[in-house]
Amino acid sequence: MNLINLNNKEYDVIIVGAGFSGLYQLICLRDQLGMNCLVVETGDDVGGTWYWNRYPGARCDTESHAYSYYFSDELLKQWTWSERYPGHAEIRRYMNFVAEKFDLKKDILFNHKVTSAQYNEDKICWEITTNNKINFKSKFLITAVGCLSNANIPKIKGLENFEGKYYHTGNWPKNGVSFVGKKVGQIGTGSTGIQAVPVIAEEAKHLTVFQRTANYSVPARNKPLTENFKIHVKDKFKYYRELLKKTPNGHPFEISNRLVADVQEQEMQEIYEKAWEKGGLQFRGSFSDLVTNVEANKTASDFIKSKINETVLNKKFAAILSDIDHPYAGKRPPIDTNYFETYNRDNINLVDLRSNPITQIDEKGIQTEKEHFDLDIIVFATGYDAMTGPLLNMNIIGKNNLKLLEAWEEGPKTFLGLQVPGFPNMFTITGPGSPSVLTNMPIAIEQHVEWIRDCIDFMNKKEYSTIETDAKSAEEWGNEVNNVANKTLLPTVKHSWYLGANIPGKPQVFMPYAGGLPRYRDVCENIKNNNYKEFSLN
Ligand code: NA7
Repeated sequence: MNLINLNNKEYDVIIVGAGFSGLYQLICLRDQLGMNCLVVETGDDVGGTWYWNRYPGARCDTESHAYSYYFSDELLKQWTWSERYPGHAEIRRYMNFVAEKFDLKKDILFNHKVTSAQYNEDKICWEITTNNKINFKSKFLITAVGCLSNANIPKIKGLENFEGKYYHTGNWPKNGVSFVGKKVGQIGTGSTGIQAVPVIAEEAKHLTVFQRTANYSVPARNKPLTENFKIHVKDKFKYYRELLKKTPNGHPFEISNRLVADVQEQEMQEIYEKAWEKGGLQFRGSFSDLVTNVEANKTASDFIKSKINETVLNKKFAAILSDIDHPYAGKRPPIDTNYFETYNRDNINLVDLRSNPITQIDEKGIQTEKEHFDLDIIVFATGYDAMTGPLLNMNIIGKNNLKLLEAWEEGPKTFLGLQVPGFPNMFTITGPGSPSVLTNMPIAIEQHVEWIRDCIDFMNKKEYSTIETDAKSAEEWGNEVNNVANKTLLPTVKHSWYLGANIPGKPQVFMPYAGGLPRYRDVCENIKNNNYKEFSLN
């Protein structure tokens, strides 16, 4: 139920989205700066990405004690996670706990999607319209829409004729989907698909996985947290807060200083074995040069490929799964629970789309070049129009009627991933050009939200009405984003959503900032300490 008075049309700040970013931005601006704020949210509850991602096996790949807000000591002491990696339902419970604790829902307008936002230069305000034709005005517009919230269902001929049901993992029905007795087809083997396969296979009569690009995965080794560990993280939250600020990706583990070349073959194998047994994203922290040096990377890639071949007993499946064409961690590296083991079940099939592509979907299922697959349900684990999609979808129009779609025709242009030239008083939390998806998101979010709070506080105190970046700053920042990315192997992976390459026609620009959170934080802090001189303030 909405508690918002829809007759009150003017706000200091409108925040779009009630996920991790939107909730904390509301706390900062409403409770710390005393501003009049409204959050507009499409869903009927808080959660953001996790409101929509309810697919089987949906679980965060950051360890729970790090996938938390760190701004409040009290909150850190009050909340207790139950498992090593938080599942989607528990994350929604956490976000509801936060919303309750800070009394946030009274300022969130649920079930309203922002369909346009236009800057009015004369009145110095943003004019915002929702799908329910409600209009609002605000001095500041802050997008808290997430990086992976624009679900991508590929255009496959004939989908509309399919007589069964189909779902995208990022838009999963609230009441779940029963696979009992069903023949299921799943397209996509990214982080999401790899989580979903074992859970669907366990319930369904039969599962066919359609794989376009083979993928690495390392065991997550998820487990219930021990009482000792729960006490430990509460006792040591100050240590973890510092650690999360210090590590390049905002994760609670350090990247080793050693190079692959520093150790002998046997020691290297032992290091990988140990990391494999420990499980999780820290596998990529085994050596410092895994994401920068092709030769070093090959040792990790080969290790994982050999694990796949050891685990998967069906030799045909093992060959398809281990035929991986990119360096490990060049794409977002998945972690899993029994993914490769699931291919040893007798109710699963694997189709290699590179040698046998989908030609169409018909009434009864999926037709490939060589075969037809009868299906009752199709699961699209096919990813997102990442980073720019959620922003471009909002019809944002800046000064001189400049549409964001036009401004970003050749790819996103931002200063720090926080502001876009031509769009005054608009801030984009975890926008393209910021560390965002290369990090543990809540840590990147807190840094952005606090920077925006401090910037607005500065403007209020100095009585500035507008803040805006310019094309030169955006160009220079774009060069910096490219330069740091080019020192890694990430831009070499041609099919990556980091580059926008998963969406046909999308300009291919490396979008996240790969220079690490500490370095990025320093850049932002220097600008703040320099009274935001890099921006135009009026
Ligand atoms: P991803 O990582 O973008 O994975 C999408 C998967 O879907 C991937 O295997 C794609 O193959 C596949 N895909 C996409 N389009 C098609 C078509 N048209 N045909 C066949 N297969 C296709 O999305 P996820 O949801 O798994 O993960 C997104 C992030 O969420 C993840 O990184 C975490 O940060 C959380 P491709 O590799 O493009 O050949």
